Amino acid sequence: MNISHFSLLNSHFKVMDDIIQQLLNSEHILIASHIAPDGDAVGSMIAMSLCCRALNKKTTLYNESRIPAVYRFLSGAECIVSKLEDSEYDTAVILDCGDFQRIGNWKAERSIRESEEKDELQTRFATVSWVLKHRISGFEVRVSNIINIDHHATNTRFGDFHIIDTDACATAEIVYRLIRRLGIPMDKALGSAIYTGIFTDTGSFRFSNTNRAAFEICEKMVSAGVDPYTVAKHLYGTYSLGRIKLLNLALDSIELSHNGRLSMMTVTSEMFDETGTQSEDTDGLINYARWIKDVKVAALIQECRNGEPLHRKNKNHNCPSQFHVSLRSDGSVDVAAVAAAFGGGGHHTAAGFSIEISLAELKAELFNLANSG
Ligand SMILES: [Mn+2]
Repeated sequence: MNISHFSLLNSHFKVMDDIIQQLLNSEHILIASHIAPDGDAVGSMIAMSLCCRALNKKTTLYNESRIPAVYRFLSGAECIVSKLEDSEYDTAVILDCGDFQRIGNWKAERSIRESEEKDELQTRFATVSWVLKHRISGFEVRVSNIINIDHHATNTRFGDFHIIDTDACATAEIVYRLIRRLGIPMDKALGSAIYTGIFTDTGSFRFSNTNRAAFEICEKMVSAGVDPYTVAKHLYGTYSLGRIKLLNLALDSIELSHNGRLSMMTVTSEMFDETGTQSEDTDGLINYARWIKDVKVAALIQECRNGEPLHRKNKNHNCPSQFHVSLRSDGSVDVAAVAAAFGGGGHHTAAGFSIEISLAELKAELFNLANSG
């Protein structure tokens, strides 16, 4: 190990120890992750809450979206709430979110509060904290500190403490390191949450982010009692008939750009209606578009409104609607940069953005990009 590696490692541990100190100093901890949560979001949240509970902390788990059915086997998933009323926390741990907006309809503001008491110089103590305001319900959540733990390259470094490790295969990998540094014993519940985060974010150890740590950590989780078959069965073997029918419609929607480098899959609100599915059922669909030979980038266009299918009266595809676009690349194209150009973000090989536009225009823009680059 050379000096620069050593100092990098040292600063990593310093940040981790600062975060540990912050957690230890807190009584009530809010744990949140992004809307339309994936296995890493849910797994990291649950692992983090079990970690905080092992430290005798009170935790509140929040996700604005419904937790997809496939993740509800994780013990602790039932504790995740989708509404927060006026409340106060010492710390908020935000997991797997490249920017603050990913947690949903919240806006964060700095607030300065003066204490009632004065010191010897007759000045009041001022404490700086965060006020998180929900744009729709108007509820206000006060948080003294925000801890931002993530592995997205586009992370905006919001909050007071950050561990942004783009080499981590999943946010669950970073949460695992935190738990190990705290010396908290691993058990089946904690292990299942971490295993699920790593297993799903690496596409079952197939994606380019699959690293040594993925196998090392998952081996430890299996030793702690996690049964890989049980986890896989829950994640991939409990699909509804509607989901399989949606897969059929989505496969049928695939279009290729002229040069064959971009494949595009579209899921409209009519398809959700027809199959009785919702946005969580599109999870993993994009891989089919990416697995086509010679395709460099795959795009999944999904019509939505607040993470739920939109019931659009006007079925005309020239009429603007709200879409979420997921992008996956084979590594030769930086899709995080593409997504950023549309106001989104993500990783080099997996990114996304939301946009209000007509479906016809959106497709034309994406095809233009593919045929020009
Ligand atoms: Mn992740």
